[in-house]
Amino acid sequence: MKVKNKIFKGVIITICLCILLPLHASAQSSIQTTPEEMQWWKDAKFGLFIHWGPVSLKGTEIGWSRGQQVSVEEYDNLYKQFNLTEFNAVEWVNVAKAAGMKYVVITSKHHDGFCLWNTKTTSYNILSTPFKRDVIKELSEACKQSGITFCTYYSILDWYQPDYNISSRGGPGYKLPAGQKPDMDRYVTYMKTHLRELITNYGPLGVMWFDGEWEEPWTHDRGLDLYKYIRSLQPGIIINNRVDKGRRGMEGSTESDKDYTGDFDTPEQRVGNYQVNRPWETCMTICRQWAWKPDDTMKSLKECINILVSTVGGGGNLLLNVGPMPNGKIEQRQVDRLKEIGDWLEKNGESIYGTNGGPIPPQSWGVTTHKGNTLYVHVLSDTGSVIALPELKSSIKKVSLFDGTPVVFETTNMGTVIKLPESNRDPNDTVIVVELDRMP
Ligand code: H79
Repeated sequence: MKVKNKIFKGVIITICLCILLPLHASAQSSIQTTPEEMQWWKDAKFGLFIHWGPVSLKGTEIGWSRGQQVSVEEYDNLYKQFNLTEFNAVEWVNVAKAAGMKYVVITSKHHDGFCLWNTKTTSYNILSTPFKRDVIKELSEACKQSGITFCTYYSILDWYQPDYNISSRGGPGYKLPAGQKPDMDRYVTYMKTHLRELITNYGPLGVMWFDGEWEEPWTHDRGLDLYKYIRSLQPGIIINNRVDKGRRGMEGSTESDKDYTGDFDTPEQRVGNYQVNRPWETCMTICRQWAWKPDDTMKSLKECINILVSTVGGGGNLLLNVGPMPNGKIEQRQVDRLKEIGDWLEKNGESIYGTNGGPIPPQSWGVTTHKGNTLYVHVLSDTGSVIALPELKSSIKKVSLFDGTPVVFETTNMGTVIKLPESNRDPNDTVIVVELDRMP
């Protein structure tokens, strides 16, 4: 009788496990972003990153000048003079549009803790400045009207909130106000209120772009919990890998030793490695600093196009950053540079938007992208008269430039040699269109 009882119990437990385990697994996976949800972002390729806050009054870096070049006392009072008299959200969105960008990501809150929106949680926000207008609201509305997808950057680490327990918040020697003890759970509640405000008051958002995940109080479990929280507030929202702890430094890819969450990798200030099986996005500054710096060194048009095309050819997106000035304007020379990129995309966008990176990995002469049966060969180097493509599984029907000019080529059993046109070369990127008999 006892033995029978044991067997019976065992069977019951097994049945329960068989029912519950798959349920548990599907609850996890149903929250994960699907390829369909990622598609708009993968097709978009190019977005505008905006780093902005009271620190622009000093012209120092938003990410690491508090308690360094600018004393904590001075830094935390800059907002009282932050008066963006020339700010016009529609103008910013038009700059992004003219550049051929499809989405905008703005620093709703950077490491310094200042909130660019009307939050109920702290008076350290845009409504307490002389400007007294909600930047996030105006920008989100301007984006929606223009068909640009509005997204927000949010720093998990926060130097301003005593509840976030880090040593670096106010530079060397910084001490918490007397009687205050950090409390990470309380800080997470504060953060979740922010994120709910951002999503419900200004959403739906395209991407929630986290940063500042590297300090010790942030853990893998907290990352997973936050990912699920955001996705429950807005199903379909895309979240970068910095929500969790798996990012490999500035290279930005995701470690595989744990079940790290996040929908795309985030190389910073560099073009990511060739990776076509997992989404990624390079974030890079148009000048050197993230926040505005007077007379900062700006990248040339050739550099910008090279970065964009190399990124897309490697399978990634590009999030190119501007830091607007304290009066609310984006520097004219940056606006002009962005327009030049947009003019280039106007002609060559077919080889960028909606494509996939590769299938030929980056070569000494440039990169490739493809869409349907078409392979786009991007010749980035402006020297040399021929290039060699490795052997393709599909055969070539036609090779030409966008304007229809035929391009001479020869296929051998080693691959295909393409003779580059002598005139019609684009020193920034000569795009050669290769029509194939099937998908490359
Ligand atoms: O918002 C911009 C910068 O202000 C911000 N990220 C971009 C998108 C940024 N904050 N700090 N940093 C960049 C540099 C931080 C580098 C390090 Fe680390 C943090 C070095 C060690 C800890 C990141 C995490 C790289 C290695 C681990």
